[in-house]
Amino acid sequence: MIWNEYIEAADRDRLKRLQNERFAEMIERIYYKVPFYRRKLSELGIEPGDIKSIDQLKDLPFTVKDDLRDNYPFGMFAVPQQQIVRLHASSGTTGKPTVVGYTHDDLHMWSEVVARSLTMAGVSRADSIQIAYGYGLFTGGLGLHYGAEKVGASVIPISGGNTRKQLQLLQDFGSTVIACTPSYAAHLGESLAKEGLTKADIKLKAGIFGAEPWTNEMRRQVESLLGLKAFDIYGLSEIIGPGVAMECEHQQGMHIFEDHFIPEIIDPNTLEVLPYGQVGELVFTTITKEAMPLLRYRTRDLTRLTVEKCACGRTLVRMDKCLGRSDDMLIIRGVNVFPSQIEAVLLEMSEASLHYQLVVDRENNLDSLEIMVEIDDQFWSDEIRALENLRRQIQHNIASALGLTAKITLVEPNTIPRSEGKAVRVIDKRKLV
Ligand code: DLL
Repeated sequence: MIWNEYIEAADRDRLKRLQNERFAEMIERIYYKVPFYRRKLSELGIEPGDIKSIDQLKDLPFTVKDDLRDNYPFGMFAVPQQQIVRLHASSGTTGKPTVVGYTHDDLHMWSEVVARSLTMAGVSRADSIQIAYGYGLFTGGLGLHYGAEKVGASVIPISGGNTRKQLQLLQDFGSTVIACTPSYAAHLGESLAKEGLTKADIKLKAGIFGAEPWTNEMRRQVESLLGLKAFDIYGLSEIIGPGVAMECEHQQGMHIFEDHFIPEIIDPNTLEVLPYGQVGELVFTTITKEAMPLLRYRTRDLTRLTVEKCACGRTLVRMDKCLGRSDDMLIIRGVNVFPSQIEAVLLEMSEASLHYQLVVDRENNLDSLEIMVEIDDQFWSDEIRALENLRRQIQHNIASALGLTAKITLVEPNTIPRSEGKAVRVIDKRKLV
């Protein structure tokens, strides 16, 4: 089923005409309403009437997270406070949070894109959806909430954490869909087994997992633990929250809702736009958002786009699963490594549990990488030789996949802290000094 066939399966020329119209209006709004953009556009000698097509995007300035911080809290808003009906914020790792505001129409649009996303995963009014993303300033909980209500599913707003209760409601309410981070889904799956339950005791059929990078290896394991089909949902608070892009049943990338968000892929060093198919940094321009429109916002997420029509009938551009964020990329003795590449190697091995952590440090001016691998209950052994063999095997697999020698430390089951939201996969001690 397609929620909004007119848009999602639109003829691309028609879609482009709509985008051009909306984009021209958006430029006019930010020029007159947001001093930051007026200044940036004036510097380039651009006036609203000059912009008629999204083909002109490549000549326009970028927006970065620091611009939002510099204009903290409301300096990027394009409407007076009276029109703001919701605020969210993302905490990030350093400094002030990034604040985002929504008008009534923004919230309406957000529910629409989340409703489209849920429909892609086969969610309908016949379903009960347990929303285990955090409610609050984080956009995950409330974002999924209103989209699910729009679809007409029965919403269970349990929020994040409280694993026992999650398992209880999965059984008692017979939830058919769960929405949470993939790392928390892994934790739920393991906890289910610990309680002596199996997937036959619950009724889940679909998982709406996002807010952090995860691999297809993780997908397979979570699917088998929870007995569901796992779907990838992508979004970021600056652009709207969850529902910027979503996987359909064919799972060949996530469809981007281009009638609201225009994607580009750039080379993060030269800032040049890259053609479809090439990996680079994802950049978004919001063309309908009222409260906080953003021009060419640099997400730092690395992926690639494809425009081929999907077997589901949707014509919307698709983005690949995120490889990671450019600021999560570890450069270890000259080798570029993403945590997701390490995850893929580890989860190929049945001995590794779904939990791992990377510790990066600097010794004698050389970067060092330690991979803490939590061993699955079944494989944990008191025999030193067995563990040593396993340790060597992991080291070998990492070295042959990534060309990198890492220190491997095996840790006992249940020792790596579990997260209820986004997992902390990397501890970079180089930043702590
Ligand atoms: O994480 C919004 C969200 C909530 C998306 C629930 C999906 C589900 P932020 O906290 O602003 O917003 O974080 C945005 O999270 O730039 C990516 O780096 C990462 N991210 C989000 N979804 C995915 C995904 C929410 N599916 C940042 N795969 C983004 C990989 C993701 N990374």
